[in-house]
Amino acid sequence: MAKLLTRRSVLTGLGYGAIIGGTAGLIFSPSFHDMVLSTGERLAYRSHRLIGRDALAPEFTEADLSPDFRTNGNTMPKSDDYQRHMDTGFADWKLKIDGLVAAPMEFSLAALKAMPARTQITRHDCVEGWSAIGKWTGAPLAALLSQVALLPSARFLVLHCADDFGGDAYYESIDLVDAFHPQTLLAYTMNDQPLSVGHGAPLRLRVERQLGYKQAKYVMRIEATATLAGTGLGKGGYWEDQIGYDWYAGI
Ligand SMILES: Nc1nc2c(c(=O)[nH]1)N[C@H]1C(S)=C(S)[C@@H](COP(=O)(O)O)O[C@H]1N2
Ligand SMILES: [Mo]
Repeated sequence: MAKLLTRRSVLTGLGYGAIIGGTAGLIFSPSFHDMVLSTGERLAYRSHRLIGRDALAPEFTEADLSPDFRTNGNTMPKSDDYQRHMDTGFADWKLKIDGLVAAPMEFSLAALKAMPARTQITRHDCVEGWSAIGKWTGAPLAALLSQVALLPSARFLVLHCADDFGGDAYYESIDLVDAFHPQTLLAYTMNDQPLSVGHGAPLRLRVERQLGYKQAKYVMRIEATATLAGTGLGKGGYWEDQIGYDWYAGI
């Protein structure tokens, strides 16, 4: 955590310089990000965006893979619907993409696996203070978005998950810069094995420039929205709403 904060303050420093350079206003519309992000979070967000919309998170080699990549948060969704999918090997499971799209679609696991895939070895950093390096293969989210055709009013993607902590189902959200980032995947394998239930079967998000809680597991539905106000308590994610974690969890 201390390390992350230090890194973040370095980035924040960079952000200041670059903002004075004057490009920030072109990249961000003031409304959402100024209203909802805290000052430090906003600067981290801007720094990342200024470093490059497509700047890549570090990638590692097979030799770097963590021998033990622990699970965290929910490790087994309790709903009857999920249990049934688990029992049938997710054979008739489908990912739904809807909301502000021209062509709402459903994707079976087979359809996702038939799309061009990307594999990456990256480090997962949990805000609780542990990290692990894992290998992920999945469909780049950008490819799915080009099929459903986002409407011009779409600005966020909300990921709705199958699990809950006794209340609302887990949810997370990202903006369109992260949605179209080349390392943003809907992953169905981890370390060359089908994604386990503990790690989010059948499909989880990898959004590699952000912390662990953004890496939504058990993704069932992706909803394109114009705002985050209508989701949960309005902060864009389960932990953001419950305990005030930053919506933009840049690392
Ligand atoms: N649906 C869902 N996604 C989730 C969580 C969760 O509880 N439910 N926990 C988050 C947190 S805090 C972390 S660190 C990672 C853990 O992923 P892992 O279990 O594969 O290690 O998933 C994230 N995504
Ligand atoms: Mo986490």
